Amino acid sequence: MDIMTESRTEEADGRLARAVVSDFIRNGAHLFDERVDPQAAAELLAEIRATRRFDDSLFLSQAEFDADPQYTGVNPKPGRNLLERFEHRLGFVEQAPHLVEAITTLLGPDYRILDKKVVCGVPARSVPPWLQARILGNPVNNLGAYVRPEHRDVTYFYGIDFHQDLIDYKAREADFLTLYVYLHPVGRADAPLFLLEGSHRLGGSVFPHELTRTGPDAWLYRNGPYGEVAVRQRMLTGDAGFAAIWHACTLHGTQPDAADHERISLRYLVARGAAKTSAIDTVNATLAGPLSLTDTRKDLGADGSAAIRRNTVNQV
Ligand SMILES: O=C(O)CCC(=O)C(=O)O
Repeated sequence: MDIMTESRTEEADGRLARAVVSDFIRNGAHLFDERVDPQAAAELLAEIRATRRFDDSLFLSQAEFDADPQYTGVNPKPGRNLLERFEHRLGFVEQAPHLVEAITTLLGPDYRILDKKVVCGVPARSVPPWLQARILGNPVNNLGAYVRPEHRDVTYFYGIDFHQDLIDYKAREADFLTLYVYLHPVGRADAPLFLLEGSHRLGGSVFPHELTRTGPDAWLYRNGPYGEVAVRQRMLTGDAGFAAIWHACTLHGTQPDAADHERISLRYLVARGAAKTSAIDTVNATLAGPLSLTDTRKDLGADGSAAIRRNTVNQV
């Protein structure tokens, strides 16, 4: 049986729903065997690539940046989000039956999309030397601050250390998940996502995280009084249309893009709607730590610039 037929059968008899819940409980993530339509992914990718050059023309000059550094409000937002232009092209993700079934299982039928955007892993050759020197060793290299305002409709990364997606949601319960879709093949050099499977079990934890490498793909992760857990690192490589979902407390990160071209993906955050209970409660009931945090990070200075220079994912 090929993978696609296998997945459709799983969907039909409820096996997909069961697999998603057990994978979330055990690993804090589910990687789909079935891809979303690779042709539709390629068409969307071509349209995204046609909007700009993903080279050093994305960035402010050093003098322009230093004249008025802005570290906040530099991510896509309503009215400045490239995906708003391509809503008509997103059905291959948003209506993909296996994704809908998995998300409905976890969050209930009235789930809602909290956020969606294009994420770009910027290759080293596109990052100007002054900027490379400035950001070296930072744990979160979201380059939005250095990008020309007209290009801030996409999020650009030059790697980001292991973090939880709860990081952007102070005081919100972990009632949402991340859906991540590759629009082209992603190999080791293309800034693949690294997930720490099972790290969600310690609940919400303040960034940067306490991680000790214990083997080539193994870490010991501690969350203060909530204890520690041995976790396995999983590198998400895949073809165009590869899709994965993970819990808001699952640690993940990327290294700088080592290829000679950018890596372009779609990132959705999807939250529970009014549904009072859904399988995410079953998952959350198994966590040993908090479901929400009043403070999610302690790596930034008052202006939003990096105050800590250390990075764990780059040791991988
Ligand atoms: O795409 C990337 O390089 C990192 C994405 C990520 O981890 C995030 O947006 O939370």
